[in-house]
Amino acid sequence: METRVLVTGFEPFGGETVNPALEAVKKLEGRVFEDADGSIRIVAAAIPTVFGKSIHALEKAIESEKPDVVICVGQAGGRYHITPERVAINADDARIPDNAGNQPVDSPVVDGGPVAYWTQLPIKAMVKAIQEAGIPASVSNSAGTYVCNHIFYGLMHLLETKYPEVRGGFIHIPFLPEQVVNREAPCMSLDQIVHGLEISVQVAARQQTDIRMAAGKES
Ligand code: PCA
Repeated sequence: METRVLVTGFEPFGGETVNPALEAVKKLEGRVFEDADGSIRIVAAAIPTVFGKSIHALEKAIESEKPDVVICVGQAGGRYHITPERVAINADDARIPDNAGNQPVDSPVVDGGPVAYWTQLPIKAMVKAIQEAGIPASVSNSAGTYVCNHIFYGLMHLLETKYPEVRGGFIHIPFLPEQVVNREAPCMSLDQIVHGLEISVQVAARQQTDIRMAAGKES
């Protein structure tokens, strides 16, 4: 049996010329992993870094690709680790305009929607498996309030209301080395990011429930 995993990446934003998420998902497109339970196929989609439009693009990709699992990926400049996100909140609050010039402040992602949605991915099992491959990873407890949290919340709302048989969640990744050559900020090679995401896809495709592992933070 084939498990289909839709992996999405955002277009560059905020003055950057690349987005590591888009670069990584381009490399993941079409990858197939064979294991004892069958095969896992990755399908990829590029998503505009635009409030509203990003959720529509995601829904179109879900409609056409018919995935079993959806993992949206975005850049979190300043982070050191690959960070699967725990929770999406119903709040848009943009520090900078998106790629279409929108800058919502304190508006809901979905009017009347629940305050938050938990991820449906086994994020601790993912973090453990990525770490075991020698790649820095940790759980994040906030996806922010920009377009990444927006699509994460939009995804979880879609799955809750329209696609209950599909599971999904979100992963933030660091800058690429080429983005930080002239500023002091953490980065990760594209190879490591891609490998970390390959591991995430396989764990997410095969594990419905998470492991018990302390991975919290004080702040
Ligand atoms: N990162 C932004 C939006 C697009 C992306 O890759 C964020 O973290 O909200």
